[in-house]
Amino acid sequence: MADDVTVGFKLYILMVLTVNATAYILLVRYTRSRDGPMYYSTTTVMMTELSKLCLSMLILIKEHSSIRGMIVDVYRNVFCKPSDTFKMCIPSCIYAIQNNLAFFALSNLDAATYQVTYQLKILTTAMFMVLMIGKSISRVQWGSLLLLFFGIALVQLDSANVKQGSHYNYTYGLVAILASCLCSGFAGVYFEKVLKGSDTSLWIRNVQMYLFGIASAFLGVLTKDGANIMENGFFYGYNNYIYLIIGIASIGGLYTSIVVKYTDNIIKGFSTAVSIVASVVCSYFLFDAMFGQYFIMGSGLVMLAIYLYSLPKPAPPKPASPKPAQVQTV
Ligand code: NCC
Repeated sequence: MADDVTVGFKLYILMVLTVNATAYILLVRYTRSRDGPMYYSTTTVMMTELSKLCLSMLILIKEHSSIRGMIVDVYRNVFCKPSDTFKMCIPSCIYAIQNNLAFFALSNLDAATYQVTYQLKILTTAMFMVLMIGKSISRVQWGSLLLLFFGIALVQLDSANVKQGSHYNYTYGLVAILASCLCSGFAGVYFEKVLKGSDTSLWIRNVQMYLFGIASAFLGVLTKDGANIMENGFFYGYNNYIYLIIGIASIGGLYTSIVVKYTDNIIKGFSTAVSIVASVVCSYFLFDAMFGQYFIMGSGLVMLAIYLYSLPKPAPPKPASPKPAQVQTV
């Protein structure tokens, strides 16, 4: 894939990301609140890592036009460069924790509350961009990120039915979301830093990441559900919805990596916000949905945030010029 891509392509991947994430959250919430045998979420996280590894290898086969080409590339850049490969251990472990936390939070909260509070990751991501990449964010831009958070939270509050679903444990759910936001911000920025700091291709980076991802997810399977799995089997409680969750999570993960490659983690936050607003506007025209007052206020805030964030930054203060010599008057 060429490094220069059109604006249309960027919009397309951001749109897919948003639609995909919404479908994912709704499906996880639905399957976690249903009666009947409950699948082990740790196995779903592990199956997703496995599926992303297979998909990345398929993409490498397509890029090299041969299986042999893919094997040589993976051998040279993954197995022959252990220290470089090891860099991906950290984000993959953090993502494994985050992906498990998502199931936990969605078992304790309704989808709308989850989506609204999860927007906090806009702020945690910006914080890690400053701390880890040294990105400079002006006061106005920080203000705009805060507005973006409140704006998109209002939009989602309006477009989702908050009354649906029962709350199992609000406090646990919210603590899990807070931890998720920190994990998402840290791992996203770490991945971006490593990806953009070398010439190693995106798909090799992904293969490195998913190899560790499988290992850390397996650790999660053993520690949390090991005993039950020995009794009931790895795929206990699986049905077509669970396979769909694995498929959607895999596509979401691969698209996330493409978005980070062609834009950055802060733009990802802004763009998902815009496509959420756009999807509500589309549903207004397509399905005769109504715009509530929160939606109107929220999308106004999102637009204002974008405008403020894109304003040119104030020039840094000039170094103080030497004082003119004092004229002695006699
Ligand atoms: O939270 P978020 O993303 O930042 O999580 C990133 C997800 O992408 C996977 N990933 C990341 C980098 C990479 N090279 N490969 C990957 O597979 C990570 O494993 C992690 O799952 C978002 O910005 O809102 C987004 O949210 C997730 C998901 O909705 C939440 O994490 C749920 O808690 C979306 N994932 C899905 O829709 C499946 C993601 O697309 C966008």
